[in-house]
Amino acid sequence: MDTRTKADELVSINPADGSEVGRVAITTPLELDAIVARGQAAFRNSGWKELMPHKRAEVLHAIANGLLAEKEPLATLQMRDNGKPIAECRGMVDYAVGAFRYYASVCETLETDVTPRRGDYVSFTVLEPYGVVAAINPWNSPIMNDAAKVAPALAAGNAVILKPSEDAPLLAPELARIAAAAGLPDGLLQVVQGRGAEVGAALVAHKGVGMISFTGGTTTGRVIGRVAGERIVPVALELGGKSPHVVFADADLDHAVAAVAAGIFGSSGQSCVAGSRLLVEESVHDEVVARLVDRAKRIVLAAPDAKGVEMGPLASFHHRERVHAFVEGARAEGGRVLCGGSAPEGEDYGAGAYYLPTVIDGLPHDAVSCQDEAFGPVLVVLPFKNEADLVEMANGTDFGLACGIWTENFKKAWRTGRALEAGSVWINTYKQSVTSTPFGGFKDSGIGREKGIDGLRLYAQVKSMFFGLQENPLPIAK
Ligand code: TXE
Repeated sequence: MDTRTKADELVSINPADGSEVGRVAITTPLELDAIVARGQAAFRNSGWKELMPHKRAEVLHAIANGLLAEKEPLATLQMRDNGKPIAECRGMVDYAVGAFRYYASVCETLETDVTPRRGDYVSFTVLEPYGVVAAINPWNSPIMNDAAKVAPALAAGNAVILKPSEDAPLLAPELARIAAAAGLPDGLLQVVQGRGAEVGAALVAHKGVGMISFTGGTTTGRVIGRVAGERIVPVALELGGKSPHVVFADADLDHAVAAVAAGIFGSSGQSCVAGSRLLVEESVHDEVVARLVDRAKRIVLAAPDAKGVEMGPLASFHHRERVHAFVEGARAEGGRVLCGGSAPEGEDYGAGAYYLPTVIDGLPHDAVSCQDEAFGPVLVVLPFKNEADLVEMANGTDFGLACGIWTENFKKAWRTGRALEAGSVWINTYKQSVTSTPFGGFKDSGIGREKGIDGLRLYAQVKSMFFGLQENPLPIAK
């Protein structure tokens, strides 16, 4: 979706046809203060953090049920808010349901440590919440990213202030409404709305916020990381990527080509883990590229609710301009556009922010367009000679979020998977992102791990406790 900002509200525009979807009021500085204070009061006084974990889990399950009961309207709203195909939007609601259920289970089963004794005491750890967590999300996968932060943060006993992107503001209030109806105590999940540089910046700088969890671009992540460092509050950053998708000559090429196409053209490439660099072994380069270009040209680019749609529009008209500027930059660097490289023509596309699946080759791997994130359906192709050459190129960006490796040789898969600098390695598969497995980046792709059990620990601090067992008073010196 696209939003045009009026004086005090965000207007959500459906990127499939330019129509208005809804409006939300921008949070004022005074309202922000009140929201943080309310979150702090709820954290201290609602009894949530003192609730037995299995009781907190009941509320998280109720939220999951509430989301499931509204799956279709939520998926439709998400589709109109940011233009993703309806099947993907349904999948995102399912993901959100799964995240609340998973963290309900983790919440009630998570164990802490009894640590080895070194004196007359019993020592062990407990986990304490941080207080008010600021959860800041981008526009590409709202309900899914919201659940990925809110569910574990609540499970750990925190209050959450969720800030969706100004470019996709409509789902977060729905989640808060459903959570309240499910019995989450008042003030534990609140939403603020507005532009990042204003409302987002004020939220992370607010002294009532005790932890920051951010997903978005690396540039913004650096800004937030600096503020968190200054404030000495923990920060989790899930940032961008330029993930290499590696195809060795011995791969099952049918599967590999399908996965490379899905990895970059799924979600119109607007995914942090999009496999946006194809690294293909020289001996199969021509065949793989020819098959890929053929597949790209046959992708069903259509309205997000059209029958058989594979790729919808980009999330906003201004994002399409960014993506096109990226492609123009690649052309200027000497890249050959093998397919796509423009908006599609035809009356079906005129009113929407559509962009053609684009494959570019002929660039050196240090070209800007092989280093920077396009966050669109744009794949650059780089041939490699051998494993050493591959590893150097694959690791030769500032990012380190994910990678894919296609080979029938499991030893080669292991070697390469261990050598590549990435938080997630997919071998003979791609873009598997599940709530039960840790997710996060190496290098400039981020700090911290969301999802999995680590995803709950992210929102809790360790407290060490000692119970004295000594029979005599403690001596001054011993
Ligand atoms: O993201 P931002 P944008 C990448 C992608 C994209 C680029 C910019 O390359 O083209 O980032 O997208 C809030 N303090 N990704 O501008 O700026 C903002 O309001 C606090 C990768 O949408 O990172 C929004 O809620 N908050 C990515 C959120 O941060 C601030 C997904 C994300 O905005 C802020 C999306 C500030 N100073 C884009 N400035 C991924 N990793 O999945 C902004 N925000």
